[in-house]
Amino acid sequence: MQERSALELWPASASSVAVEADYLILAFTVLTLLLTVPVFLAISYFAVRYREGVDADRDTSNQRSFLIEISWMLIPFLLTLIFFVWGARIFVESKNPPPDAMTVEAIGRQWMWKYQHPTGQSEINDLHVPIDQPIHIRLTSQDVIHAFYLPALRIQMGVVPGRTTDLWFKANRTGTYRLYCSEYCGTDHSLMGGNLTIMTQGEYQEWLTHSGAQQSAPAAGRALYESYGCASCHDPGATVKAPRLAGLYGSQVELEGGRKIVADEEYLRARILNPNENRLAAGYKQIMPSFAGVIPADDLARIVDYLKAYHSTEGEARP
Ligand code: HEC
Ligand SMILES: [Cu+2]
Repeated sequence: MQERSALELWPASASSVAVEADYLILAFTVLTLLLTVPVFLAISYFAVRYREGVDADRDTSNQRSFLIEISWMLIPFLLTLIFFVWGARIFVESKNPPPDAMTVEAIGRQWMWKYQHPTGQSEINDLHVPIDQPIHIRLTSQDVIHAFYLPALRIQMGVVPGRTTDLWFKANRTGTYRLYCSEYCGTDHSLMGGNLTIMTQGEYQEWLTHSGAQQSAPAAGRALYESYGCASCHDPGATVKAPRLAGLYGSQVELEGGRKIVADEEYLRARILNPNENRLAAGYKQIMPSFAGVIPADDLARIVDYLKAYHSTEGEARP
């Protein structure tokens, strides 16, 4: 599905902050080893040297050294303080997007991400951003708690309903990297992710004006179709008895009672928003919920576009 493998121990880094974060972790790991390995060696040595029954000098009465006492406390304290200051600097910086940052609005929902670029274009799951430009992402959730995780940039931020959270980054390497939801949020949590594509300024402008919105439209419609639960009833393999929707658009539909009607755009919209209105597909039960007030207009338009382009190519014949 994706170009790079989903499981990477040390993912590629796409910003200078990511590289610095790696050094911080590496240096801290080395320091921790320097402090703990001698302790463990000493424990092992003393356990053998002073084990029961061995003739050893156990007299500790006047072996006190102020110098040793103070240095074993002070030196590790100062060493770890370096990491506190180093980490705090990265943290504070990560909380303050520069004023010239480009703001992308992001909404998390079970189980998809939706982004809106400052120029109005929006996309779903996959995110495209330009290189060498501070990108400020304002996050919110429409339902439960999610978390937005960009491993290549070493950043992660909680996404909470009823409030906005922020993150920002400045990428310095183009490429395609993974993004994830990293807070368990229900059945399809593991599918809630996409690709982060970092492009040159020129490519990004090109993407905005041409390819972007159109190219990702079917994928976006599909994501919404899954996200609103349509697929769980209408796709092959569903446990519910519901008609296949591939190839529905433009075909003639027989309704309960023998009435025939052509499935045009109007029909699709009406069926999604108000399925109860005397338009039951012949041979089916009324179990489809009404989506009026649930699906906002822009999402509905995308779903309808998706259904219009959804041909029965995969051998999904209409029953
Ligand atoms: C709980 C299961 C369920 C869900 C969820 C569901 N549907 Fe349906 N849908 C049905 C059933 C069953 C029918 C056939 C009975 C009827 O006509 O209401 C149907 C009928 C339809 C029809 C008419 C099909 C025809 O042959 O005339 C359309 C279009 C449709 N659904 C679209 C959608 C879309 C789009 C979504 C998601 C926004 C959705 N449905 C969600 C169960 C579901
Ligand atoms: Cu999530």
